[in-house]
Amino acid sequence: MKNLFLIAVMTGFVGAAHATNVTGKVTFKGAVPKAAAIKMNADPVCVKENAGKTVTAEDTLVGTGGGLANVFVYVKDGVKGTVPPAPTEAVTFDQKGCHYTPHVFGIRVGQTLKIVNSDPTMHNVNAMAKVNSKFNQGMPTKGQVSEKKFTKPEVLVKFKCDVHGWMNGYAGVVENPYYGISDTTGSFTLKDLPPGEYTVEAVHEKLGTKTAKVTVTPTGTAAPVDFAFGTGT
Ligand SMILES: [Cu+2]
Repeated sequence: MKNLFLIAVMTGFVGAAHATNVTGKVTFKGAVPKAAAIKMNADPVCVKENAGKTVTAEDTLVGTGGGLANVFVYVKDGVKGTVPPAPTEAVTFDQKGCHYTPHVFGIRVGQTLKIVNSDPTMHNVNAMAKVNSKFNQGMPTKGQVSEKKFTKPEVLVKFKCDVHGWMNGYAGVVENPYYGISDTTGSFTLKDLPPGEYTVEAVHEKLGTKTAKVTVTPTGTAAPVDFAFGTGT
């Protein structure tokens, strides 16, 4: 048994064990734009849901230390062989407090998108896809659920609510599981990336796209990958 194990190691049969989490940070350089205030007066339900809160636009969310949130980071090129299948679990996209949540998310081609309305008011999800089929799903009642799927990769698909002009969200539809979304510290993780050379793309809804090269060595090491957006880059 011991010899078999050694042969496996030497010939790379345990290669999957050398996959690694690639981490990185997205920062915003330059003067941070002031987030626009959102007035929800048009819908008393939205006003009530957000009572006592200052509601601001989510399009450029910069945390302390300059971390830029809501950047969709994914392996655009370099994936070889078969990848793990799309999860059978759905990705939930909720309409809550008159916001889409999460604001930015990733989903695999063929994975179920579970659209939920948690608000006692009418919303709709207008998916302005360019590669996939567009859809516009009315969600008039609280507790309503609708399921959709995307058939092709597309980064990013924009969603908007035609009732509430401030409501928008974005999906990165991808063919592999190697993606992540930056948090308010700007940090993201691409989990279990196998050895190889890759092009990684970081996409922000407003600030555009940046790319970087990432190498995962055969022993499963990779340097952190960082991206910078903003006027100071
Ligand atoms: Cu709405």
